[in-house]
Amino acid sequence: MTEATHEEHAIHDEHIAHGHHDEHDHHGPAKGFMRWVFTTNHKDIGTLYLVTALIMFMVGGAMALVIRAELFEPGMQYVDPNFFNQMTTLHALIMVFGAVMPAFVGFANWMIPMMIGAPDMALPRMNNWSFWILPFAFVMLASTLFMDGGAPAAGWTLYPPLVLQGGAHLPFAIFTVHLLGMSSIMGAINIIVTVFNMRAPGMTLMKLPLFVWTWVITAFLLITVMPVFAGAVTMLLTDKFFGTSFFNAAGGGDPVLYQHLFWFFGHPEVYIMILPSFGVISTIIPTFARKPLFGYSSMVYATASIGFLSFIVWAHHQYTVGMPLAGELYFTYATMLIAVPTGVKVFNWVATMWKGAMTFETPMLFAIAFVVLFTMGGFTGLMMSISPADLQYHDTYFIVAHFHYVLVPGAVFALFAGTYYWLPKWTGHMYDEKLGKLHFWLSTVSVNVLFFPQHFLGLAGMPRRIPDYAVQFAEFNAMSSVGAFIFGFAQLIFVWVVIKAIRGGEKATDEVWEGASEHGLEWTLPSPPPYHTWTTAPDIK
Ligand code: HEM
Ligand SMILES: [Cu+2]
Repeated sequence: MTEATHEEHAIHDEHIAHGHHDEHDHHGPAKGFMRWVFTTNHKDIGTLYLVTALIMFMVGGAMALVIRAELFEPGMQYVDPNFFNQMTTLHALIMVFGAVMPAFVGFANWMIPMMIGAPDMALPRMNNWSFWILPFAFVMLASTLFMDGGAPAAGWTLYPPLVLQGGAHLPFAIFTVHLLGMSSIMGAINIIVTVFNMRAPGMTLMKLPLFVWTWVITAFLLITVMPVFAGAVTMLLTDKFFGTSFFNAAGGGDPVLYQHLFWFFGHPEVYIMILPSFGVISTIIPTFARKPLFGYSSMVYATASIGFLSFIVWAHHQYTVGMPLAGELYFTYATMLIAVPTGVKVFNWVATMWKGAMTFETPMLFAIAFVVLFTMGGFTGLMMSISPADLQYHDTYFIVAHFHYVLVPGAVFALFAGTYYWLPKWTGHMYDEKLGKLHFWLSTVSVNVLFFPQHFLGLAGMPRRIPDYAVQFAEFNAMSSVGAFIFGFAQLIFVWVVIKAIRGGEKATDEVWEGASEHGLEWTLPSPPPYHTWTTAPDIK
């Protein structure tokens, strides 16, 4: 409290020292590159996160295409097996920690203050720091590619003993995880503090836009599980270099302990990627259905229930390790329970669209595709939650199909939907609707060509994380690879649409979408919004 008052005094004194500067030019962005290095502005930091995420999406995507090129036909074509495994590992780590998570933090930075009527995030300097850790972390991770033995190749789960048998990368990969964890925890603290303390008067918790709610719950998941992951990888480090035996059976340790620790982080982590997606979809569907969201409070409770349940289902990733019958039954039923609040959400999205005056601009197209295709990923998840059935699916391409359905036409489509939805607000220009629709249709068709056949491959027994396979799997793999390349190149359209809108185009109105100002405070601000918004709090009805 007293500290805050000191700071206010300092700011006030600075004002006086600068004399009679006009409020506006005094508070504009700094010029040049240093603006981005020192910025504490939530919009600038949001932009930094989003640009970084887009770059990492392209890097992770290029790695995916290396994988799909090798798998286009049976036999070894382009890469050696160790490099193949480095690609699968880095692809996953980069997509999860470099693309999806930072992109949602970018959305949060841009939108949460504007949505709750706050002038900025509560802890702006920490905000700068949480972003600027990331580029260093990613450069360090990428540098492992050039080390003795190459990058980590044991999968994004970094299971021992395999990960301990790699080359020089281990301490660097682990320190990368530590940095990413610090960044996430600082970001999460910032979001919680902002939402709990900076809402405009009258913005009660049960009036918060759903995107804000889903992010608050996500932030609690982050704070809870990132330290567990950091601890687990630190134990890997001490096992390798300091003679401990946490995970080494020869020394009295237990490799399965690592799996428990990893998945206590890993399962909530998948919800860290999907809850903000739910928030984006719950924001977009009402706008284009021209109706309020159906079942607002049930959406809040469903999100909170999913968040809670995500902590108590982790061992459904470990059925094949062997576990007592009671454990199998418990994890099966607990996992199945998640389908209940998820079903509530899907029901509410459909009910919102029901008899709505719908139009199908690009954000809505991606949102509808999300509802259909994410739900398919949810259904295969339900199949795998049944422990005796999972013995068949585990470590096959069925798993790969499942999590790609929830992550690509799930989380990534939500990111596309949100980007098209808010891009006119961010840039002040309408994006090219024709190209947006082309991007949508190419992506939606090709993502199914890419991932649907993987269900059949998995059911027929094709293992995941292998560079070569039996000829019986050839046709579906070829199909999948063709889908992958079309999907990959379709994303260049997206990059172009974004660049085009930044550079110019038809001027966007403040409201952008017909009736949008009834769906969120951000649409009552100019497009683009001034550098500082809500310096006086808005009236909340
Ligand atoms: C209805 C909800 C869901 C259920 C019931 C479910 C169930 C499961 C189960 C049982 C597994 C382990 C399968 C195995 O390894 O044998 C699994 C794996 C996975 N799931 Fe889900 N899941 C659901 C939603 C999600 C969501 C929303 C995401 C991400 C956005 C996700 C991402 C993943 C990932 C990444 C894996 C694979 C991890 C790995 O082994 O590398 N799942 N899921
Ligand atoms: Cu899980």
